[in-house]
Amino acid sequence: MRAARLPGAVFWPEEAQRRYREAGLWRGQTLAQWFQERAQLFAENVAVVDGSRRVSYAELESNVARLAGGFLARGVAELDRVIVQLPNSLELVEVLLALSWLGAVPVLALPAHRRAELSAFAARARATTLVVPSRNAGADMLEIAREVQREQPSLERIVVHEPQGVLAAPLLDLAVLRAYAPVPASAQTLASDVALLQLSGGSTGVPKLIARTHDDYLYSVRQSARVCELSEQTRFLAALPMTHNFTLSSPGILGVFHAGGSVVACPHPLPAIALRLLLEERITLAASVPSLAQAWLEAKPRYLRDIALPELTLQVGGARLDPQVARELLAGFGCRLQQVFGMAEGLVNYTRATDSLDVICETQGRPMSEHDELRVVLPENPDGPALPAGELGELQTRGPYTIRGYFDDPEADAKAFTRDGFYRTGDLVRVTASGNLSVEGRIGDRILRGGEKIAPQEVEEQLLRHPSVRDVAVVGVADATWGQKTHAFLILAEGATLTAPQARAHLRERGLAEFKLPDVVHVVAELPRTKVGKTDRAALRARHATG
Ligand code: J2J
Repeated sequence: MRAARLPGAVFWPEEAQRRYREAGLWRGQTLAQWFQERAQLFAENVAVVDGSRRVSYAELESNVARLAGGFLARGVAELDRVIVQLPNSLELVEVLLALSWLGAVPVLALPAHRRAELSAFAARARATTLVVPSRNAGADMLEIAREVQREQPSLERIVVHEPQGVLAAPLLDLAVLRAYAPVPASAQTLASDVALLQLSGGSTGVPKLIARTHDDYLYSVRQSARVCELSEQTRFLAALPMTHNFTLSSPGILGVFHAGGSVVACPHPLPAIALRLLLEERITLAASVPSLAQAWLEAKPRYLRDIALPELTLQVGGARLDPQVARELLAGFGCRLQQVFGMAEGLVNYTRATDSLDVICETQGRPMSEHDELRVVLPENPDGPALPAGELGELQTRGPYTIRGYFDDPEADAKAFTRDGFYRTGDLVRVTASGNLSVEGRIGDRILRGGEKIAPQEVEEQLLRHPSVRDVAVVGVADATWGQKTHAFLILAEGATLTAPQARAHLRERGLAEFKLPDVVHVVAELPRTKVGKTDRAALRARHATG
């Protein structure tokens, strides 16, 4: 079904919408209404901590109403698409809420995006506005924003955070917009409207846009807050980019606001910054990807010595967490652990606080909602029957907060959705005996070597068992004779060495079949990461293919 109010958005069929409303999952509330309600309930609580700034819910609401006044005065209107790219900060939270206040639609870019991505988002979303910092990690974002605007005539204005000097139209200073008179929240916005445009997490090509409605996103936020047992005492460290779906909604910033807790903005996930905040701000919840959690663990002795963090629940998601690393994290931090397997398209799975240690360390949890429909099918036959429990196949899902199609992208929809509306996740999973999911790779990552299929994850897991190996990625690289050859990229522990024959001998010892041993072993200083910090296998494959 196509949405009338924002062409390009694909919605649920009427029948499903009715079902979700009748079941009380979709409550007819907009993000602005929800935020006002939360701000009233928790007026005196601290909503956001950013450096020395501590802002209460009441103050945050008044800041948001004023910034919304600024956006409105400068021509930002309901349902306008606004690309937001700011570092983690109070300002970012305010911008997202102020746009929602007006019923405008934030397009949630990541700090690492540059001209190519921003331009593609602007084109696809027909965005009118771009919000950027003046500089980011050495890049002149203002110059990049100007280039994007030259390419995309739909962009009418650029809002700049912390500009170097005085700006002239169409450039606007965010600080100036924050000083306008407050305006009331939009009364026209419907809960069934698009609330925001998320980005798909794929590491090939420019991300696709994902339209999430007020109804569906808020359901996922409320449900996440419940499953993760958030409360007014929750103190959440936002170290991954705040605009990423994990940090924003699983349960993330919005989940914390739902419960009346505090969000601590971490400007950079560097251990020197994040570990200090974990301790000083007495953080109870922190979201991370596996490589980040490991970096924190390695740096812990330097910053936190042997201090345990028993109040902390460390969430790890976004990519598969090795079970042994999971146990090391538990022991090293003296904290609790939660695995989160989610996707910006919708479905989120969590391990629960009451689960056994084995479930928490070895599985990626189970759906957060009993209304999530899941099935595992043969990837070759996406419209075929579900496989028996325990068998490995592609995960497909449908439900009250999982999209039925990408934003304005019928070509992608044809590949990513089944005829009956299930989203094809591309993830290879099995359902374990405990009823949890084990994510064992992605369809596109399977190596096809001379007629044999190899799961890179299996080889990676065994290589990680070698004491010299700190991190690893195994990928299939195109080869004229074999179709693909297996390349292993290893990061070694400090001062350690490991030759290709030694790596292969280790895998043989671990009982791996000969055809699974890597053909080529590269020792590297670091692995390429996606913009949220997952290992970027596509980049490894491409890098090698081009020499
Ligand atoms: C293995 N693979 C995982 C996990 C995601 C919460 C948490 C994460 C995301 C996210 C998110 C994984 N183990 N624990 O949006 O709300 C891989 C899968 C999945 C893809 C989605 C959230 N958790 N993945 O990572 O849209 O391959 O969302 O399909 O960026 O990441 O990526 P993305």
